[in-house]
Amino acid sequence: MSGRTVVRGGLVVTAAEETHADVLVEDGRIAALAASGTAAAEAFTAERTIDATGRYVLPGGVDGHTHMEMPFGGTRSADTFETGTRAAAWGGTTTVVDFAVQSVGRSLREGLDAWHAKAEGKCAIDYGFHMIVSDVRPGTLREMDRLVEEGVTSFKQFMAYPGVLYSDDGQILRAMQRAAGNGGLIMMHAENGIAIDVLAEQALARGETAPRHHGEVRKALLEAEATHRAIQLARVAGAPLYVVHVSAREAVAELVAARDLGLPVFGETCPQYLFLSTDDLARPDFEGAKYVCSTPLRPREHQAALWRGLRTNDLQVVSTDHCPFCFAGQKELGRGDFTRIPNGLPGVENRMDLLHQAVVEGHLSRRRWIEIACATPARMFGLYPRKGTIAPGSDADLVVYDPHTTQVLSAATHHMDVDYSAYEGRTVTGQVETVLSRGEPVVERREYVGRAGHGVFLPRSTCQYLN
Ligand code: DUC
Ligand code: ZN
Ligand code: ZN
Repeated sequence: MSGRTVVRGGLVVTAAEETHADVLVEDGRIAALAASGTAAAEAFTAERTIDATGRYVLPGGVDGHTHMEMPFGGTRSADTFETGTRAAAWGGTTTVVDFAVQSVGRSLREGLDAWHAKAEGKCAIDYGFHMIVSDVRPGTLREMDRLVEEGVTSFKQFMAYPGVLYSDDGQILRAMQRAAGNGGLIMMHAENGIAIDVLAEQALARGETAPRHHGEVRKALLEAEATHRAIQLARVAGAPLYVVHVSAREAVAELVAARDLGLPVFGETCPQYLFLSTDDLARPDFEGAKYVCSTPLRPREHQAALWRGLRTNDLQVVSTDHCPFCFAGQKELGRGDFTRIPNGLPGVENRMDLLHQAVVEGHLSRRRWIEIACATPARMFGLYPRKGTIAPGSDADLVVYDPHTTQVLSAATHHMDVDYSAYEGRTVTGQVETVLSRGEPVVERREYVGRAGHGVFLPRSTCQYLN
């Protein structure tokens, strides 16, 4: 496990700076950096040398929003922790934070234990857990304190999915008050699910059953309304708030207004909202089902507000909401009734590449790419500076990235355990070449050399973004 590796000659890109530097790795951590070609760099000695000339050397990606083996709509997401974390590594992500689920009537502990059992010994890369709180009772609130102490420091609540994962405003307020006291971060799925269910029932009664109607009933205004309400509840509770998978420009406007007031309100978006649209949801022959997720894809015009929010720091993080369901046998459950299509898209393998493509196309700077994909999610979820940067003492989670190679995204070549790619046929510039997790090679010159069980559970500290 020990041993030294030196990564020579690459452009080291962090959220803070870009420097041509050699990186010395020892015992799984970054031991030192020195400008390439200097005597200090030449003095680095190691058993293994990785030549990164002409490449970027990046901190491993931190994907703060995945759903491996998640039960949903009578089925479960297709990637296991083994296949999903392997695919993440192929795509340059070395940490995932997945969502453990509290079932209604059960304790948080039971949900968390179940997720530990799914992940332990299976992961190729390190992982943490958020806790989905779907049944707020007095005992639940006390359990939140204990989870924070154990390093599960963030809690997702749903204003959508009545009868399943939904919390009402009183339950949300109570959980927020608790989080304000114990340092936890409330992550909100902000859509008015009560109103959406009325519109869905009315659509089905009119015979509107196709996948595109999923997007039409989950209106942008109902995302914005819930975002506004969540912000006001967090304000009343005196708690910070992190809004997940923001897709509507009207919701971005609510975040901008809150942040202009100086409130500790943060927003995440996902590649699917930046690169895909209702045009995909409207694909014929039920193919639109591949693009059913919640919040839904929006008309293309919304994308400009998301890119702008990422540039102005009104949105801080890009995660994937990776929640893959195969088209055959899973998405097909909703033929003839869009409400039965399992919600979710695959993407854990594609995030770093798609965001690099955004750099190529001029939407983001290189450093901002690393900030929104590595450093800020690590800070937001209490993992920094162990994860998310390249600095002495940090875990040696490193990606050697070739910024010039082009690749075509496809289900034929991806490693996610799902039978389609949401980005089938799309050409992007840039590709992961080599990945280290705590100094151990996981991908080496585009060959998988990792192993299930290398990845360990990461107890996290509380949100560091305000520090
Ligand atoms: N949205 C999805 O698309 N899938 C899983 C859960 C969620 O909120
Ligand atoms: Zn959600
Ligand atoms: Zn999600």
